[in-house]
Amino acid sequence: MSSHVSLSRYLVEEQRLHGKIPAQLRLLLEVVARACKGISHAVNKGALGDVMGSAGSENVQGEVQKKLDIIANEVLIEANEWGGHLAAMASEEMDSIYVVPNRYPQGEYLLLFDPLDGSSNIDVNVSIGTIFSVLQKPDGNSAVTEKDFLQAGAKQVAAGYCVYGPQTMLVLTVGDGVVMFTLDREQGSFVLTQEKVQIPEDTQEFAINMSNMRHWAAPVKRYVDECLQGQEGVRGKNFNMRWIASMVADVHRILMRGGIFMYPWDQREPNKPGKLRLMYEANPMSWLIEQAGGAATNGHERILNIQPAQLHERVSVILGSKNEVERVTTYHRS
Ligand code: P6P
Repeated sequence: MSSHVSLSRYLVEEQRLHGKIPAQLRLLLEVVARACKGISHAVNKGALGDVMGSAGSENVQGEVQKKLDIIANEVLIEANEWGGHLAAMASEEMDSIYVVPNRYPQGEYLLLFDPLDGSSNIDVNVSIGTIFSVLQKPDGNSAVTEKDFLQAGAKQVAAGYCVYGPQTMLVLTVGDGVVMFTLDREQGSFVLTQEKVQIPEDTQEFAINMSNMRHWAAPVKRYVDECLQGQEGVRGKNFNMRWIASMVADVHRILMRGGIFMYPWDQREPNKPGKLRLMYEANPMSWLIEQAGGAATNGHERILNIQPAQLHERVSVILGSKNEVERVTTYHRS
């Protein structure tokens, strides 16, 4: 396809060729993309708009909400509630699900999102992003409830993110590989800039917050120690380290050049399986990584196989280049 393919044309042709994007799902993805354009515009205002700093409130996770967290959440809700493609939405910023109001028709999809991930980076002008996941509403005419959202990540019908960095890029999968679109601000549309994204199975770059080293479990300590030993050690090669503290930016780098990203369980809060949320951070990112030839586990099992018990539950995340993820997972099993 030529590089002048818009998101809309890509979705229409993907439906025509592979039948993976029914009209309602195409509408959903176009609406989410348009909402991300709006969020990108607000993010790019920075100090010139009244969007910086904290909102003086906390979200369901007990985290201080930034003004842009709330703006992004509202943009996504308002963009999606009237279209008739959704039955309900769930967000990191909302305690319970948001059922489409009766004044609008209900559709067959459920949309989950982290409206602005990495928001601790907003005030220091580092890349942040929106992460979204799409599930099918279970059959039946009963009113949609939170239980309908509790589906394993393998049930997703679409997943993606929009990264607000030097470029604003929309990265998407519907189960037919990973595609990337770059926002053309002059046209105001997302243009296809990469298809068939593939992650190298090996890497020399790992991403983890090293300040937590003393809290990690032994398998993670072993893996990182071996990386730090470099070519004189058992790995026989030197490693580089990156940690942007914005999952969207770290995952985007891995999709672009390989690597392994780890936010594992640690003993700071031993009762929590990890920091990242399963439903709207780990699941969409894990599907993208797998669709690009990578792997994603919680150290013990494939993340996409995990059956969620709660909407906001957390999970340990190890994802990226296949051979490295398999090594860390093997260390957990031995
Ligand atoms: P830490 C951002 O707050 C986030 O949820 C992810 O985007 C990121 O990978 C992680 O937390 C960073 O956590 O503990 O290093 O600040």
